[in-house]
Amino acid sequence: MNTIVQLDNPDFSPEPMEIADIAHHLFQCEGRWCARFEGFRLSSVFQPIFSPAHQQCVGLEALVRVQDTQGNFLAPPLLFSGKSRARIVLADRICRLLHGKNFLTLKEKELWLSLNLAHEVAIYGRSYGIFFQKVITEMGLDPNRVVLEIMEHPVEDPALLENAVLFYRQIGCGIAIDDFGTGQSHFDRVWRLSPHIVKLDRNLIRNAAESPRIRHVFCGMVSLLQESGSLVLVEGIETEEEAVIALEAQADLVQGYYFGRPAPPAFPGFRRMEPTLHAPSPKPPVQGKTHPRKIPPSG
Ligand SMILES: [Ca+2]
Repeated sequence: MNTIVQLDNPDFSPEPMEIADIAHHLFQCEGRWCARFEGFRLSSVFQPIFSPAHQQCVGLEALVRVQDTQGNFLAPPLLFSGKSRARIVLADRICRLLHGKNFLTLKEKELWLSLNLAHEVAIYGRSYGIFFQKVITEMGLDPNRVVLEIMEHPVEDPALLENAVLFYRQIGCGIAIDDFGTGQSHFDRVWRLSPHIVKLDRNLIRNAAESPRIRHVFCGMVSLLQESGSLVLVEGIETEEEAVIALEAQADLVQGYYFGRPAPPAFPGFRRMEPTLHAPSPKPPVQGKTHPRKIPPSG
């Protein structure tokens, strides 16, 4: 394992790789797990991801909530901004362990857990991911029920990202490209990475609701991504009109305040998709596409 670290990233300075080194940041509070990091208090919330075809919640995206010593909520990116790579990696590890532990308290057998990866960690996934492999093994998390969300972000060396994605696939996790459609989004990158899920940035559905022309393009974009073999998740749905557009485009998965807000662990209400909306007509399945009720495939 250490050989891979050195070969893959010569600048890599060894980090504490044992879970115990990260776990001491965590503590239990009112039946759930929280963490301390650089004076911040971190906690998990989970936002439901629904399959319109099944009218059910199929997964949960874990998000971190950051509070200062006075209890004020701060923007989560503060956790990572201006930090050295070593601190970013540490913060990312704490978050993933925190979310994993909180997810396990739900004792869910069906839902998959979607985790956001810090960009630094995503790029050097092969170096840093080994820790995560240990985490899922030690926690007894099934890697096939874990989806890693990687930001659609310019990268200097696309080969590094491809390598990282390959590594996470090899350990059995699903891959999602996050925020697709922002900045310099490239379809060719999606073709190369061949993610299980493509999450469309919230601005796309917002713009589609404002213009019939963009609405048409939006539906075409969903189809194109589906034809490449990925499931398409429309995120940031906040209004009924946006929900109708997502269903009209026959998105495989939907997420947003309209269907369910992020909430702390323990949420019986996440089961059914409310309000009930149906896609206008079924689209024939794309060959090789996975049933969205099930966990995205690995490999
Ligand atoms: Ca995300």
